[in-house]
Amino acid sequence: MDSRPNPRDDRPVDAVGAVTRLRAAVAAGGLNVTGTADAAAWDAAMPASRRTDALLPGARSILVFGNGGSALWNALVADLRRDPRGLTEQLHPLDAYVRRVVAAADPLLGDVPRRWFWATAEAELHVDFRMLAALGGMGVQSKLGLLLHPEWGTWLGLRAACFLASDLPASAPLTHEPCISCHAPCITACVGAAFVDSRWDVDTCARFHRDADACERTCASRLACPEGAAHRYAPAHYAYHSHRRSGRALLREAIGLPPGADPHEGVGPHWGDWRARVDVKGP
Ligand code: B12
Repeated sequence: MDSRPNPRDDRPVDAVGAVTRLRAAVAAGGLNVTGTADAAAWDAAMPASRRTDALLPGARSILVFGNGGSALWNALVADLRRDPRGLTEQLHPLDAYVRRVVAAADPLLGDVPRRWFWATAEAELHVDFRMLAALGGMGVQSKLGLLLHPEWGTWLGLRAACFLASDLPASAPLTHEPCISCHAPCITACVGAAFVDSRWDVDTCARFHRDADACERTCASRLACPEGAAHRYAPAHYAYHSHRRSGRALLREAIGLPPGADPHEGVGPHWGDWRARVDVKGP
């Protein structure tokens, strides 16, 4: 007797089961949004240096993991309350936490050849996470430049991706386009006039960040987006991503540590020099 759930399906059932268990494990750690991209679709969209031949020869599928709303933040705070060294000994506590969650779950994948990538500016090798997540059915492009999730809106962080040499059913890319019928409060809310031809322009936005501090801790455009508005990040969580210095202090307070207990100041995001640090397309 064939013990596979669907005998006509020749995918290795153990890989599908392993991925299901992996997803549950990382979701418990706060990575509550996931999708699967087809490696061939990724290759078709990428230059040679970021195709699977270069990243993981033989890759067939790509698992993408993110957080919607503040689930990851709440899990991080709970983790740091148990062991504050995740803050005091880490330059990037949220990223370090994500790596711990993934490292704990990764053995569930057994011996499937795989390679993990991270969405941070400090990653060893950068890949284009918005494109990956779009291919994995996690959202659509928005006027704001951010990937828009049907439930979480722009309150979706992309954190990790696993290229693996297993055929898994790919998530269908989404087709809804909420920006088309929207009156675009993101554009009118922008205090830096950073929309050019109705699309967010990174250089205009970055210049405004350099010359003024109105957007130092918040983005009026992102807050104005009606999609997923109920899932806006909690204030400390938002501060952490927008202005690491004050956000990090709020994180320290949230876990009950006194001022001075955290030796790190907190840096980023790197509005001014990201082009020198990050290249998702490769040479
Ligand atoms: C460098 C970087 C920055 C730089 C440059 C921003 C940028 N737009 O590229 C700076 C420091 C300015 C920045 C700021 C922010 N960032 Co940033 N950033 C990155 C990083 C590390 C690399 C991005 C990159 O290389 N861009 C350069 C090129 C590729 O961008 P581009 O020329 O604009 O091309 C893109 C668009 O044209 C668009 N596009 C064109 N066609 C299509 C088609 C489809 C289907 C899609 C989906 C996209 C798309 O996508 C192209 C490629 O993705 C990614 C993580 C990663 N590894 O992907 C996070 C990332 C893009 N940032 C993110 C966020 C949240 C922010 C901020 C909101 C943070 C903050 N609190 O201020 C701001 C605002 C950014 C914004 N409105 O887009 C999130 C986006 C999540 C989401 N829901 O989309 C990411 C994925 C990080 C994460 N951990 O989740 N960021």
